[in-house]
Amino acid sequence: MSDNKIIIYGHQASRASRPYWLLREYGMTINEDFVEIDTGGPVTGYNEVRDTDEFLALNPYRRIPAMKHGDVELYESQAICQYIAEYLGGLMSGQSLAERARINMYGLSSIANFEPNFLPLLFRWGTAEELAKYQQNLQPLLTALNTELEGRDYLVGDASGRFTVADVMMASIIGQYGRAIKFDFSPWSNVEAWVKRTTTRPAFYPPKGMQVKPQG
Ligand SMILES: N[C@@H](CCC(=O)N[C@@H](CS)C(=O)NCC(=O)O)C(=O)O
Repeated sequence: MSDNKIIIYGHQASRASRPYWLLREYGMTINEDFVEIDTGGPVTGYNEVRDTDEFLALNPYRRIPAMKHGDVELYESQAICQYIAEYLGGLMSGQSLAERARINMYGLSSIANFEPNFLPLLFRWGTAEELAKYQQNLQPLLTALNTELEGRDYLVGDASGRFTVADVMMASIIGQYGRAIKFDFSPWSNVEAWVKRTTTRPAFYPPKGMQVKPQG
């Protein structure tokens, strides 16, 4: 295995799907250009990989995804996505300090604003009242995002924007989870169009026939 390969710990059915989507957008191929280490378990379970010294040195919090690329070791899915975009460059990365800062802003916003409301809806964590509250919490957030997307195709970039890692990070939560729960985006037409635009990209889904969930 070449030292230059990006190694991602985490399976495709976890939050590791975020960096995997981005790597596919760059045309990178699993095992040839990057490596997936199976950390086991359906969706949130784990196997013995997470108990190894190697993994715990990468992420003492024991969560996936984690990444190793040469001397660079990271955890937190959105930080990994931003590293990959910076490393591979091109138009999916920030072209200026201002763009890089906005990309970082969307990475944080996806985790701070949207994930805490979409994730419990996806896994149906909570009572009917609690689930209704998450739905309610999303209303002003989606209204805000709808405003941000007015006249834009993508989140970052001049004029109508261009597809960047910011879209991958945000759509991995709003789009991926929203689609999984058949969330009705129709009251927010800009968001609805953006979700469709981003999550119908060929790289969004793992290649046909690929085992997405690990065994066991
Ligand atoms: N904010 C972190 C969350 C990481 C996280 O909680 N990952 C889950 C899997 S998607 C995990 O490792 N859960 C504990 C477990 O599976 O034992 C990120 O985005 O990377």
